[in-house]
Amino acid sequence: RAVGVPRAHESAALHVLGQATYTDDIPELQGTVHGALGLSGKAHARIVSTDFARVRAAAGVLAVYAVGDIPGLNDCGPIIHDDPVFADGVVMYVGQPIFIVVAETHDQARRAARLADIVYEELPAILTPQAAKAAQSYVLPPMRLARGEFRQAFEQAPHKVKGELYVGGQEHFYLEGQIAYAVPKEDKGMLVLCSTQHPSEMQHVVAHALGLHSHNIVVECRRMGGGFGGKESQSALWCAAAAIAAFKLKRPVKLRADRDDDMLVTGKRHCFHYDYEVGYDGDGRIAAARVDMVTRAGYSADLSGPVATRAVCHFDNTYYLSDVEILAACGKTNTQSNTAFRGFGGPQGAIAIEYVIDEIARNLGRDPLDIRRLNFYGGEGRNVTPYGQVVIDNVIGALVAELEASSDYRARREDVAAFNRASPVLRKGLALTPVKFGIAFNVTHLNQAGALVHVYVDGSILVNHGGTEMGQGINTKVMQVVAHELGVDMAHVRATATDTSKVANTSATAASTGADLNGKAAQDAARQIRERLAAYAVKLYGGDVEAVRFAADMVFVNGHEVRFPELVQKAYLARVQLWSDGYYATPGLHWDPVTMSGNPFSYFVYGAAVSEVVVDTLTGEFKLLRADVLYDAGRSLNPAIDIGQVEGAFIQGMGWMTTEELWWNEGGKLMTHAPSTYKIPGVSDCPDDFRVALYNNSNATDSIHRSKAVGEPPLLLPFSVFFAIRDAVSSVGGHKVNPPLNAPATSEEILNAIAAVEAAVAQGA
Ligand code: MTE
Ligand code: LUZ
Ligand code: MOS
Repeated sequence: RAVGVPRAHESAALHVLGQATYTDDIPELQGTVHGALGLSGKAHARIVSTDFARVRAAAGVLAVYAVGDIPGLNDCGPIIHDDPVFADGVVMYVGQPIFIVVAETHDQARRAARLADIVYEELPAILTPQAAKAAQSYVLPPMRLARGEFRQAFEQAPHKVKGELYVGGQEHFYLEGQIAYAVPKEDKGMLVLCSTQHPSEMQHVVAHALGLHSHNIVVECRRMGGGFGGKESQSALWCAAAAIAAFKLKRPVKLRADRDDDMLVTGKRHCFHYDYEVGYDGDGRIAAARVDMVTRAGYSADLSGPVATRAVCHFDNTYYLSDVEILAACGKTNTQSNTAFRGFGGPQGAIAIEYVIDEIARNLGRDPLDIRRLNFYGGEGRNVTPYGQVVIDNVIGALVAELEASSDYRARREDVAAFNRASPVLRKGLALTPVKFGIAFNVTHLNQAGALVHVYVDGSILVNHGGTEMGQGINTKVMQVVAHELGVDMAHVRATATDTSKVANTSATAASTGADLNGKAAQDAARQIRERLAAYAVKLYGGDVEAVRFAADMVFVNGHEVRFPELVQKAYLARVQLWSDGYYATPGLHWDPVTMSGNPFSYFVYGAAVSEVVVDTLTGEFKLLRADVLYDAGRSLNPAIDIGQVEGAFIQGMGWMTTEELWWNEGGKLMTHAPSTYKIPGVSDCPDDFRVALYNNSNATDSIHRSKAVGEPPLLLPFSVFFAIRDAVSSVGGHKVNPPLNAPATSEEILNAIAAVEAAVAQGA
């Protein structure tokens, strides 16, 4: 079997040898010149005048292009076309591109970009989601999902909890920054080599910006050094700007962002502010829940609509909520336009209910795990989500029970309490948090994919599909699927760069669906070739087509054994078509955006994590001591890759929850725009004891070999780190007070929470 086995990433050797080519490593063509963007210095202002004389006079400069120089449309936004390539009359955030300067070298372009003389007339700026809400400033109409009678159920509930929470955004910090290399071709053709999760979208954006058709443009991406959602829509600006310059100059133009520009220009994970009201009974069972969320969308819509929708559809997480009202608004602010980031709003929806459950448990003096379990989906009449999808594959109860036992949760709860009794300064905390995550694009039509499989006369196999490789191992999984289908070792299969001229009209590799969709499409292509080969083999050797077997590089037919390449050779001479396209569209999906109901997801994945931390109550520092994770990857296509995905997402999510703080000054300038001021987890932040396992399960839905998606959902697992920190802080007040802890739980935030707990205790709480 080529599937279901641990196999190394198809480029692992190239990665470690430094031989894997990223866009910037592609040998440059003769005549290549380099671009840099000139950025707005104001959060919101009218551009009174622009003077590029000093830019043009700078060493090596060849040209400057601004809004008036765009041959086609000044638009690089997805869905709702409200994102200009270059500012047109007004600037809407500090960092918004106003022009591109092209010079002989990268360094010359960067130096020149700073020399523009721009006169602004400043306008009032809105910087926070709360301010946007107060001003009713939204990029899209607010959304509402309701079931049952929240208000009535809340009023009747014996216990109530109300409060607010703020959860910050997150910079993608892909190791490879945004980059596009635009190469003009004959007769209005343009080849764009770039780092993107969405080659088809780049093709459309470049065609529109140049006033051309899609068939003029070819977009190619062999791999990214990480995307994490940040290259789903926001690679478009870089592609468009490079292509405009290349088109005008008739020379290849490379536009590579340095880290500060990348962080200043591009959007990030959406931060959220929540107001919540929840009613519950004496056991801790939720009777009524209401959340009012507002997010910082930034200056344009980008993907904020689907992100907010996913937040709404993940507020329930693993819990059945009978009477519920969920509100979400996308605040229009004078900041970067926030975008997709691993989880796509799902984590921001689910964290709110986890915060509430944590409070309920503390109010009742119970272990939060007991309150969580009490509210799980499952049991009579408790399996329909607030948006109307029936949960048919629920395994959360059994999965959590397994993790509770394997992590020794109950005994360690005692140990932590004993430690804290004897330790006034260092405090330990423990938490178990569960995850349920819906798989499919919540925009139904995006759930389709295509692939192309070529079997060459020598028996070697080439696969091309619409998905993009960002390190997650999609090519490895697709190669495994093709190898499995044709009964050959994976070593005989090669995957090539994603290319819009090979597979057309692809969706972004996103929503964790890449391997699901493209794996099915590649399987469809390979199966057609196998069927033709099987029919031909029966012609040669007789027997039943259904009985022909492809395995171990051999074909078994009617008592004969033929080597796969030998059969291929014969089939070629007999004029059998040895290549095929393949296509897949996920069945059973529908969604009504008006009522916010339907069947948006193909299936759910589940998982849970236990984290144990120690907090220094004098400095606010914390250390994750041990993490135990159990993740439901169905029948994993590749357990080695899936465990790697779970580990990576866990650490990335821990960074979001703890150290990664985005901070804008009063003028709206993002001051945390480099690793000197923005702290992602380092290797020493990983727990010494990290136990990641896959839950033994099979997908109830007919997914590719019954596997389940793994890309995004594990990002929610380190909620357990956040709640373990909150547990440690809570111990300072004898677990009598709910610590007001926002995310990220930086040292400063932890110290503030400790001070608040101590103050409440001093007042006799
Ligand atoms: N893993 C790596 N190494 N690099 C990435 O950029 N992106 C994540 C996840 N895992 C990412 C990653 C995101 S946001 C998504 S949606 C999925 O991979 C996309 O890939 P898949 O659908 O093929 O799993
Ligand atoms: N929906 C979704 C989307 O659930 N995930 C995505 O990444 C996405 N991208 C674009 C539009 N809808
Ligand atoms: Mo992932 S945020 O869906 O690219």
